[in-house]
Amino acid sequence: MTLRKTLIVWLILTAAHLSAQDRLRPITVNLIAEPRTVQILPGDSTSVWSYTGSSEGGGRQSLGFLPNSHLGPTISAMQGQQIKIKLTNQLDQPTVTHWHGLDVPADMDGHPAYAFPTGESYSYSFTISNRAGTYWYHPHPDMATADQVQMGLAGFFIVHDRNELALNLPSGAADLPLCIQDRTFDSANQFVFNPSMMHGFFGSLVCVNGQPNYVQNVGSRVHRLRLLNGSTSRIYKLAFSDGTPMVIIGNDGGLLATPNTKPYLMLSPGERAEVWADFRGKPLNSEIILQSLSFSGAGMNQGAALDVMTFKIVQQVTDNRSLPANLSSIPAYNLWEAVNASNPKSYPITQANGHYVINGASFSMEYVANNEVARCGTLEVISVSNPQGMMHIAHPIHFHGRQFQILDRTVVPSSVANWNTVKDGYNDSGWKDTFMLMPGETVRILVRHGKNPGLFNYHCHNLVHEDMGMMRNFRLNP
Ligand SMILES: [Cu+2]
Repeated sequence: MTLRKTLIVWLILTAAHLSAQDRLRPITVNLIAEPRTVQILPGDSTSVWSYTGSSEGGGRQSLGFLPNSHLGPTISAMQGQQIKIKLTNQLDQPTVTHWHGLDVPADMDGHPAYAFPTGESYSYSFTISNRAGTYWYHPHPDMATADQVQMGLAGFFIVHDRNELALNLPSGAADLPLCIQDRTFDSANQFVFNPSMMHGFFGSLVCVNGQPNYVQNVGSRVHRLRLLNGSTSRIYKLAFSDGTPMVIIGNDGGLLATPNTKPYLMLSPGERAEVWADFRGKPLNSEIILQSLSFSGAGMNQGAALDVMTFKIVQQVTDNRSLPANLSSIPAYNLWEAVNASNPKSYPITQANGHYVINGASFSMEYVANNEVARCGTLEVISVSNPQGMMHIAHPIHFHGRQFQILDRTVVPSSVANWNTVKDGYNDSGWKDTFMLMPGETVRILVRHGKNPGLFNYHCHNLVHEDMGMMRNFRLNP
């Protein structure tokens, strides 16, 4: 066979194989939320709650498993692929699952109204419209989200698309989903969850994919790190111990337009970032620590310097890849295009009845205020402000079902000194579904509302705050 014929046959076979078989065949996943016992620390085993799962169809790699982890299986899918997920509740309390960052119909989104009891199942079914990115899933029942996530219920949901695959970014063992969570263990190796109502929960050990003192063995090549802050309350200021800057290629909604190099990366609960970690030239057996640096003014217990995990170079390999100059296409929204450009929706963070609230009142299952209604498909500007003052702390704010753009950040003069300890790590370009808000700071976002009508949540992703009522409904009308 001539080279030309060989190439044509190869192209036909590859296209048929990827598009028809692996890429767009519907995926069926069975997930069970259940108690398990796992070995995390030496000695006694630890009782956790886990998503366990199995899959049918959708190619070989629709479900992956993080090594030695009690976190949920990693669901992988292509943009445009249909997925059915049957979730069975074997916990001793109601649960419901939210597909964080994905644009799905209201009854598929994990609104607390859809929580279902022990022994029952809920069938999720949706087509993945999101672009390639690092999304995740976790429980979302009213007043019990923090408990359930803290017990171990969380997993990655990774979406691929053709543009992203064509970039040939590091894959396989060089594509590393890393979920950062802090935990406290008692003397019998059981989880301790003792949050403060105002500040949240701060564990004494940082875990990655469920394990403390996490060491990731790597070759001396480029890795794609998919960092997820799955912690209940703790904010991280991530940096490499050898001073290598953070080369950020993605955030909540997938790849940025172009790589963004920062001295450190702020990651508040719920946020994700993808980092181009270049370990080429590192000597064999050398170690690079992913640290969280100190910062100030975000609240009691926030901002302590600590080590998150270690990368250990265990193999010398040749890697000739180069960082793409252009990663993806992101059309910029403009303020003047917003239907409410001259009258932004304004959601201040305040306190009521001894806890934090957003837009003036605590969560109530069905209630929607006048300024929490919009029409599907419209572009709006929304302003979220965190007044400076006594007991004002940083909050991560998440809007369900949509990816938006950060229009701007402003900060009052008295908060600038603290703000300066975090501002260079905000990863604000591209698509976001969660953003961090320091005391004294106001963030304006431009959001194109989705096509799915119904009730969606927006809330603080400090899960203790969310459970205390720092959550609201937003209604999309057709
Ligand atoms: Cu909060």
